[in-house]
Amino acid sequence: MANDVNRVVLVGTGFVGSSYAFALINQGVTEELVLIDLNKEKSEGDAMDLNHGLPFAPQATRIWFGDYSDCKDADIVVLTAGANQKPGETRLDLVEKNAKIFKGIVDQVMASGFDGIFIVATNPVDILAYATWKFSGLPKERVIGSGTILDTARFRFLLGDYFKVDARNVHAYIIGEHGDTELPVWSHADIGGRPILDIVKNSEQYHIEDLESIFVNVRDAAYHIIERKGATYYGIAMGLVRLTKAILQNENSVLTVSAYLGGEYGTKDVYIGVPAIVNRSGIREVIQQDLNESERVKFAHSVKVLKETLNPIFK
Ligand code: 6V0
Repeated sequence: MANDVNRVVLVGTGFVGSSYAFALINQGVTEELVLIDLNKEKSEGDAMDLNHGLPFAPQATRIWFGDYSDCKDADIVVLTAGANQKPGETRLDLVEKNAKIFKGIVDQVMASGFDGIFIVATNPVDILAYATWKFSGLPKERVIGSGTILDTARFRFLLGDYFKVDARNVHAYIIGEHGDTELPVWSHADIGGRPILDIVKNSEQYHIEDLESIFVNVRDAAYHIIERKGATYYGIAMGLVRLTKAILQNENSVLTVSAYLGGEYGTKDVYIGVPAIVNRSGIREVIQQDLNESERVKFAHSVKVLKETLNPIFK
């Protein structure tokens, strides 16, 4: 944070990274944006293209294609580099490939003297957030994975559509691994202060089975999109911008991110999707929801799956 203007460095200008850069300048979130990619021509081309859109943007942003020395003065380094999910591949299948790539990237970022906040989006995101924390040596509060920020947005969108209510007024969370073992927290899902389970129980119009299929659609959304267009990127890009804004504008916003647990939810030494308060210092606080028994069991299973993946790499 040595710079007097906000600087975001983006590493990985593929589908997710370039969509993030586009959304970031359209929302006028940062004064400086640096693009880095193994494929230098791609990030150089993106910087040129994005600069040409600036006359239409809400505020000026200095955008350039750079290198790791630019991380020294960065407030946030966003990691979207690495391989993505191929059809039929789970997020956990990507682990070894992307952990190696991350070692190389994080070492170079830290060698610049970087002392800001990492946002990690590359999959499997909970494992790579943990890896980034380990490789960087930064305090846990300053390494944030995108976690279930997108899953929660998908959940709110589908629930808003079902109940015909603005998705922004649906308070409902997906927690756990960003992947197959994630879970919906129905016990704390509400609209306007009214629990969703109560709304359904007291209505002929809504059905509990529909809620179950809404969750299945959320959990499997990436597979459905990848089958159709090969990758998912707009939703996560907007989620990453939301997270960037919460940090740079010191919002103290509650977002479901992948955070380090050091005893919360009865577990420790894992990064996993939970609601957390995010501000200029990163994760101010993990919010511990009072889960019911079935949610507790599912969350513990998600933790177990993540730890089994982490163990061979970090023990
Ligand atoms: P992509 O379009 O292949 O882009 C990846 C980019 O990373 C490419 O431009 C590569 O050149 C670059 N890259 C690879 N290795 C390096 C390196 N060592 N240094 C610098 N750059 C490198 O993939 P896409 O953008 O579609 O996906 C990126 C990651 O985001 C994948 O792991 C996805 O699985 C993940 N997603 C995460 C989501 C989430 O909710 N967290 C959602 C969607 C995708």
